Parts: sequence; structure tokens; C-alpha cells
Amino acid sequence: MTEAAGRIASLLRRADEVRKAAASRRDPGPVREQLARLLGEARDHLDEVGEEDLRLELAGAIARRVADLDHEEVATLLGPSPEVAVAPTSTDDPDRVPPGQHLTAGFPVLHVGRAPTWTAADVRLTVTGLVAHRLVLDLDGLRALGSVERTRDFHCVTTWSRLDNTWTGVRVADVLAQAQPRATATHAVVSGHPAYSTNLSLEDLTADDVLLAWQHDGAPLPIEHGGPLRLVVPHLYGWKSVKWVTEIRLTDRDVRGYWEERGYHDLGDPWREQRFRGD
Ligand SMILES: Nc1nc2c(c(=O)[nH]1)N[C@H]1C(S)=C(S)[C@@H](COP(=O)(O)O)O[C@H]1N2
Ligand SMILES: [Mo]
Repeated sequence: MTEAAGRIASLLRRADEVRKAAASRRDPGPVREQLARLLGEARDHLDEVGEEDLRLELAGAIARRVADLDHEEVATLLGPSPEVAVAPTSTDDPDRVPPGQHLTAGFPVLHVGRAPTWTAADVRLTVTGLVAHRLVLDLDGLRALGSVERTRDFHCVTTWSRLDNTWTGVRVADVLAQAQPRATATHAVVSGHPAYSTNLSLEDLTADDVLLAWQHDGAPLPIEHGGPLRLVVPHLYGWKSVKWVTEIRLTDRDVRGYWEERGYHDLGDPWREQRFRGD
């Protein structure tokens, strides 16, 4: 290994140690600054790495940590939602918590940009792309398609999981049955306010517990958690569960969304710890 590569590797090791020690801190601000500095320094040495494969590998290792830092910054800014009931923080069933996750009693609020000030009357969901019937549905139109309840755990890639969330809403499968996907449709891009999006396979999107939800734990979905209407995809990491959802677009290929563009995994299965591309 070249000198520069060795230097980068040791900066990344230090960054990982700093990050581990930070988990118990109350004020993560200074730790984030320290991490950003270490990662910035590591990046500064990249051009000195002569061998291309090694340079790319190190660039990827740095980029993953930067993406994680960005994501966490958004999370910490908003803090847990106070109005939501306390969730269990322990379970007898070790198989219920995916690898690398810990349980949280609260419900952290996590999003890029600002929450909208929508009421139920503002909900418009467009279902478009490779469908026989393009749909524009308001909340009443969605409710008319049938309402179901599913109690599921929620896993965010920033390592918190919240157990026993009861969601009420319409199954995406039932909405798509109205739109009639064309035979060529294999994936979807789901978009939400203000400029958020994510990619999903049609198979993931039409699972029985994937809902467009308007209630959480028996109460109207709070705006900070994506109310009046959000997507819930319990079997994948939380970034797939688009809040303030506005559009489902069916495609014949996998088109990356907001976090996938920034290095997160295209699939995002918490049980296989698919956090970043290549995991
Ligand atoms: N519109 C929108 N939806 C979003 C996000 C976002 O930034 N914007 N963040 C995602 C991420 S990373 C997570 S973990 C969950 C968090 O949902 P919560 O705030 O209800 O906990 O929302 C997801 N949906
Ligand atoms: Mo997340």
C-alpha cells in the first residue's frame, strides 16, 4: 500500500472510532465536525493514490461515511416526535431486530428540507408512467379503495428501529390494480414533498403490508411523520417510506432516488444490511 493510501486508511479508522464513541454523547455537534474534518482530510489525500482500483475503493469508503454523516445531520436536527406513544425498547425475540440496529422508544423525525403545511384537502396522488389508466386520487378516493391495518416494525438506516407501529391506509397493490400496470413495468419511482424520491421494484411495492397510510397508532398521521399521506414499506429501510407522497411512477428500469443517488443501496433490505451500494 502506498503512503497516501495508508494515511487515508488510518484516517478512516479514526473516523470510525470517533463515530462509535459518539453514540453515547448528548450533543453530537462537535463529533460531527470532527468526523467531517477527518473525512475531508482523507479526501484530500485521494489524488496521491497512484493505483486506480485502490483510489476508487478508498473514494467509495469515504463517500459512504460522508453520506451517513449527511443523513444523521438531518435526523438529529429534528429530534424525536413528542406526540407519539412510547414504543417498546426491548424484545424477547432477538430475530426481530435486524443486524446493527437498536430499539428506540420515541419516533425520530427524519427528512430532507421542510415539512409542508398540508391538510387532508391538499392530498393528490398521481399514479402514472407505465399504466393503462393514469390516476389522480385525493384522500377520499384513496379511502374508497379500501382501508387496512398492519402492525409492523420500522427500521431506519441510521440504526434506530421502532417496534409495533400500527399503520392504517390503503394497500399500494389495491391502488395499482386500478391503474393497471403495463406488462413492461418492473419498478417504480415514488416521489414526495419537497423533492424527495426513492426507487422500488414492483414486487416490493405491492407486498401485502405496503400501504399509503393516513393513520399511525390509531391517530391521524402527524405532519412531521408524513401526514396526511405517506408510503410505508416496512420490510425495507425507512428511506423507502416516502412522506408527503405525491406520485407513483411505474418504469421499465430501476431509476435511483434521492438517497440512492447519494450512495445508498438500491434495494435496502435491513435483514441483509443493505445500507450502501455494494453492501
Ligand atoms: N418526503 C420525504 N420522505 C422521507 C424522507 C424525506 O427526507 N423526505 N426521509 C426518509 C427517511 S430516511 C426515513 S428514516 C423516514 C423517517 O420517517 P419518520 O420521520 O416518520 O421517522 O422517512 C423517509 N421518508
Ligand atoms: Mo432513514
